[in-house]
Formats: sequence, structure tokens, C-alpha cells
Amino acid sequence: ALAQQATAVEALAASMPYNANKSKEFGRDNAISPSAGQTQEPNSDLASASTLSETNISAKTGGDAASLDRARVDSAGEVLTTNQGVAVGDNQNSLKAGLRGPTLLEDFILREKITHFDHERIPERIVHARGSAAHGYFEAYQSLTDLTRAAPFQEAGKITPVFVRFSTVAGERGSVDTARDVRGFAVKFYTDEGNWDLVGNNIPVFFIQDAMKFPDLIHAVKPEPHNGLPQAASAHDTFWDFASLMPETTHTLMWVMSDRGIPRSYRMMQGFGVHTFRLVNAAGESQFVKFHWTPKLGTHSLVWDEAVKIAGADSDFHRRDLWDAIEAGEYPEWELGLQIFTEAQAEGFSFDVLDATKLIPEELVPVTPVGRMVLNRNPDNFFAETEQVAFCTAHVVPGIDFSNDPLLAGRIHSYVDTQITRLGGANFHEIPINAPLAPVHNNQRDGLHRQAIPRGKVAYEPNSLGGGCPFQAGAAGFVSFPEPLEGDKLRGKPEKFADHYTQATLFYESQTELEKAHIIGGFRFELSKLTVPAIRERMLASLVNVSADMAAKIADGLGMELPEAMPKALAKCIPPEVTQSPALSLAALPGDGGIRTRKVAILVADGVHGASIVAVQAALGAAGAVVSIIAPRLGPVSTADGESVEATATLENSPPVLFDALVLPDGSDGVTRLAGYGQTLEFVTNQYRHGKTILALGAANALLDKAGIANTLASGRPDPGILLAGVDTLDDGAAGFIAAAGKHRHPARETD
Ligand code: HDE
Repeated sequence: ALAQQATAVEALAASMPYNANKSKEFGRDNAISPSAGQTQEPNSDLASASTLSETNISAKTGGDAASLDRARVDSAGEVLTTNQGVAVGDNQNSLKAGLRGPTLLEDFILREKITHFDHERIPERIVHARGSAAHGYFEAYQSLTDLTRAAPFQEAGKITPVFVRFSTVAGERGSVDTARDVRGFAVKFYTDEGNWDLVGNNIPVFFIQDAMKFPDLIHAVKPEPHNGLPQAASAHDTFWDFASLMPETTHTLMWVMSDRGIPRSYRMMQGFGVHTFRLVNAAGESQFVKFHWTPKLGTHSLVWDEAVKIAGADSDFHRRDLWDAIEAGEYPEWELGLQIFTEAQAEGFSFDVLDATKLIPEELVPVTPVGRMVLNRNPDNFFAETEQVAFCTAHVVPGIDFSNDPLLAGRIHSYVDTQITRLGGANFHEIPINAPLAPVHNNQRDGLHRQAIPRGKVAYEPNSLGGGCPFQAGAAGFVSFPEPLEGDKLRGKPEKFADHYTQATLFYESQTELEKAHIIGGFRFELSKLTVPAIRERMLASLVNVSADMAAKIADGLGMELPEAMPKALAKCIPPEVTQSPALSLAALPGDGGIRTRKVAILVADGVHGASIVAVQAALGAAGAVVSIIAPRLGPVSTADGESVEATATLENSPPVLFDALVLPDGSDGVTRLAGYGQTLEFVTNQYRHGKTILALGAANALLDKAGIANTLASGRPDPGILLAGVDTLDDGAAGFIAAAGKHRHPARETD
């Protein structure tokens, strides 16, 4: 073994540096040597090779596989070394004075290993700590040069690399994915003209109107400070205390209590930029814009009972879903749409476009599709990429500018500021995942963990010793839109901000009956968890202003009288342009009705009819579903007809909430055996209760019967989500099952 190690060490010495791209960073393979005075023209080899991001250009644009190559380390076939590149002879034992003697301080190998380990953790994000991310690209449908000079929109077919991170807001880094919460939807575009971060959410409005209230909002929703309870949940006193005292939260509360708060998958939710932004074209003309991401798979949600149970069954449910889909080549895709409007239009609206608690109904300003985003590569390393990525609303590029939304103003400050603590200094832009593709040249210097090695003695501007470089770009660079302003310096809000209920009502009245029932259920659950009745009462008084009918139903569920309506801040609001907007319902985006990537469970046990299972499994596989064969134990199942069937999961390790649909097998021996397991009945009743599609093959009808479902069927109210098929109707049965499962759920059962 020692001889082998010695050979490996020799091979190491003879080989390239362990990170082959490292040499490029020092300009070695470009044969660049430092020169005196450094008076090169901008963009000469020397000037550009002196920045870290320059090496990223070739790396990131070198196609998917080459992306971030500069920083990648692959240890395959390599010898183990210390951080100093010294080969380690023994990675099992510390250095001791005698085999039973004390470990020596001299053991720099042990000390380096332990010291590094001791410092592995960095602070988690104060909000959005729990997240999952992926690489991909944005492709423009058409040129938008008349609207904006932003690089991603300059020509049809233009590709811009992106990195996208989805997140929950309130929970800590290891918290559950299926908590009721807003979801973050943050997109980093590595454009030719620098990084643009569109840091949005899956809900188009926000709880508060002014950044001044953000620390209060977050302190209220986070676990209560005295006992650290509860984790990743808003169902507690402090959140609702704050919400009930701040009626501006009402509109967003409606969205979070709706099914938007418990998405089925990150791949099946919308994204919104929330604030009004500006687009600015090359002539310096500007229009307002709101950004919308629409998922190709449609918008789908969990039901609450399911979300609670998934939290136990697979707390990484959304992370796993995103990862698995991308690994399987099922790349999630969103369309980017813009609502573009002028300042004059904005002035005419019944609400203020600078108020992040308001949206612009699509009836007033339609959403124009301008491109698509595809996520097609999982990160190589969770920490290096997903954890260290630093999104900042301040990261805009020429062609994109801010509005005066006072919430956005606070964000422009907050994100850069928070990264300095979280990532340990002002050089977080040099971390590979954050470094832009566009070259970086400036006189910002030094600081903790500086990576770039700027050459020459000039670090100021103006200068003559550096030939005046780097020089300012003038009109070719970022020029803030010269918005004319007037007014006194003061603290306050425009009057339209004080209308806290009109759009909350618009949202409610735009929902289907089922969605309304779920909103009521959401409020009922959350408010039922409060320990201070006065908060419950105050919140209900506020909700009366949204819909007296809704508030009455919530009150009923809480065993309370309906209180008087809370006095409104604005007694007389401007009448809204629309009182219903169908696009606000999740039903507006059903998807294509297919079942690609949907998870289907087939229950089996010894004695089932194998051929029918194999046939259904093949049909589901052809439709793109992910099938699990679930039995009391793993391994081969002995089928009644000798067909080979292998269990890939167990009743114990895969509870029903992890599946979108269920197939029950034929073969009376197998069915009887399955019926003997408590989990089987739970499987059937849970799938039924959560509105899932169930296909019962032949003898499996007995399982429906046992679960009380056959009775429901016999009652004359046909259920489109329960299908029966025999050996001779297998093809039709499978086709019907696929079509029914493509509807996602059969919620009529909820009233059973
Ligand atoms: Fe954030 N938010 N936020 N936020 N936010 C952060 O930045 C903040 C707001 C959003 O995946 C923090 O890097 C303030 C609205 C996302 O890394 C922090 C205000 C929207 C993410 C911060 C808001 C968001 C964050 C914490 C009100 C939707 C996760 C860590 C003035 C449009 C990004 C970090 C990721 C993260 C501040 C309100 C979305 C503290 C002060 C509105 C998706 O800087």
C-alpha cells in the first residue's frame, strides 16, 4: 500500500495543478507577464486577464458542462492532500507520542482538518433560509429594443444563462418544504452587461408597503423569541397580532391562506417581480413594468392535510422534486410575461403602482409573453452554489431601473448589506456562483478573501499613470432614468395606499368555490392556533371588510360570533376597475393535462396478478409518470400468474401523501394479503380524501369496499377520479386513469 501511495504522490507531482484552470487565473497559459507602468488599452489581454470574472466568461459560456469549470474540483483518481497541496500519508490516525501516548500539537494535518471543520457553517439567510436552486437559461422570444436596452431582450433567440433559487420564507435552513408560506423565486441572469437579479416571490403582492416595517414583520412571523416556537409556521400569536394591527397585510394574507401557500412543486408555481420596475430603451425612454413567470406545467397545490403529513414523510419534498425532475431530463420551464404601462396609465388606476400590496389586474394591463426560462442542470455542490448565491435587488443592468416603491428602496439596500455578514465580507461578488460573465474592472480593492490580483499601481480615478483606465462608460453604461421629482422631504404615504381591502376582496371574489373554501380553511386553522382570543377577534373584524360571508364562515369554524367590522383607514375608496379577475385563480393555469413527472403508487403483495401490473406500469411510464411498486417489503413479488414484479418501495417507507395517484392490483390472494396491512387502508383513504385518482384493477374493488369508497360510487354520484378496470378493459382503464390523474385532483370529494 505504501508503495502504491508513493507512486501516486509521484504522479501528483508530475501532473497539472489539481485545479487545471487555476493556471489561467494567474494568466499562465496566456503567457502574460506583468509590465511596468501598466498603460495598456482597455480590453487588452493584460487588462482583462487581471480579473477573476474574465476567467468565468470562458467557463460559463463554454456550454453547460463547462460552466463554472474554473472553480470545479474533481478528485477522481487524485491523491488526498492538505489545503496546502501536501499529500496525506495517513487519514486515519493522529500523530502520537507512542501508540498509547498523547496526541501531538505538531500534528498540522489533524489540526488543519479539525479547524476547517470547525468553521464549515456560515450564517443562514435571515429570511428565505431554506431553499433549492438550479442552473438554466433564458431565451428571448423577440427583440424588445423599443422597450429596453437590457441585454437579454436585444434579439429573438438570445440566450442568457440563469441560476434560480426557490425558497420558503420563515423557516430555518433545515425546516420543512411544505410549510404554509410565501415561496421565493429568485433569478440571477448572467447577462452580457452584468448580473441582473430578479428577486421575486410566488405571490404578486407583499405584506407591507414600506421597508420600515420589514424587521417588524419578520420578527412577528419567526419563532417567538422566548421559546423558539413554532418553526416554519405563521400559525402563532405574534404573527397574527402584527397582521391584525396592520390592515395593509390583508391582501397578501388572502394569498398565503389560499392554496398558493402550499404549492405541489416549485415547478408548478408562478413567480412575480412584485414591485413596479422601469424598462428604459437606448433612446432613454421609459415605461413601467411588472414581471410574471408562468409555469409550463400549470399551477398546482397540495391540500393542507397532505402538506402536514408530507412534512413528516419527506421534509425535502420540494427540493427532491426539483432535483429528481432535472436529473431525469424533465426540465422545468416558465414563460416570462411583462405588464407594460405608462406613467399616465398608472396615474389613472384606482390603486397606486408604487404600493407593493397591490397588483395590476390583467384586465387593465395584459401580460405579454417575451421569453422562456428552462432549468436544465442541478448544482454540483449545494453549499458552493445554492447556499453561497447572493441575490440582490440592487443588481440591475442598463435597460432595467427602479420605481419609487418604498419597499423596493429598502430592498436595494438590504440584500447587499446582508451578504456582507452572511458571506463574510465585501468580496462576495467574486464567489464563482456570484461572479458575472461580464468583465469586472474597477478600483474597489482588498477586503477579506480577495481573489482577484489587480496589477499595476493605479487604484484611483482619475489617473494618468494607468492611462485613465478603467474609464467610465458614459451613455454606454448604466444611466439612471432621469425621473423628474418634486415634493417636500417627509415621512408618510400617498392616500391610495390606505385602501387595504378592495384588492383583498377582488382576490377572494376571483376564486372558485373550492378555492374560497380552502382560504376559509387556512384562516380557520391558523387562527385556531392562537392563545390570545383578542387577536383572533381583531383579525376577524378586519376580515369582515374583505367579505362578511367569508368572515362569518371562519368565525363559525372557530366557534365565535362575528365581530363588528374594523374601521377602515380610508372611509371612501376609489371604485375598482374590475371586481373579478379570473387570472387570480389557480384554475386559470391547469397545465397541459399530462402526467409527466407525476408520482404514481402501485400497491402489490404476493399473490397479485402480475401481467396487469406490468401493462399499467408500461402505459404510465410511456405517459412520463414516475411509478413506484409498493409492497409490504422490498424485492421480488411472487405473482399469481408468474409474471416478474419487483417492489421498489415499502408500505413503511412510502406513505400515500408522497404520490399523486394510486393503482390497486388484481388477484384475490394478493388483495387479501394487502388488506391485512393497516397501511393499505390508510393508503386508499388518504388518496381518496386528498382527491387523488385511483384505479382499481379487478379484485381490488374489495379494497375500495373496505375503505367505504365503493359505497360512495354506488350512491349514484359518479366520481371521475375512481376507475375500475378488468383484464379485458385494461387499456381503456389505463388511458382513463392517465386522463383523470392529469386533472391533478377530484376535489368534489372534499364535501363527503
Ligand atoms: Fe427579501 N430579503 N426583503 N423580499 N427576499 C432576503 O436577502 C428584504 C421582499 C426575497 O434565494 C434577504 O440574501 C427586505 C419582497 C427572496 O437567496 C434580505 C424587504 C420580495 C429572497 C431580504 C424584503 C422578497 C429574499 C435575506 C422589504 C419579493 C431569497 C437573505 C423591504 C419581491 C433570495 C438575502 C435567495 C431574501 C430583505 C421583501 C423576495 C434580508 C428588507 C417584497 C426570493 O436581504
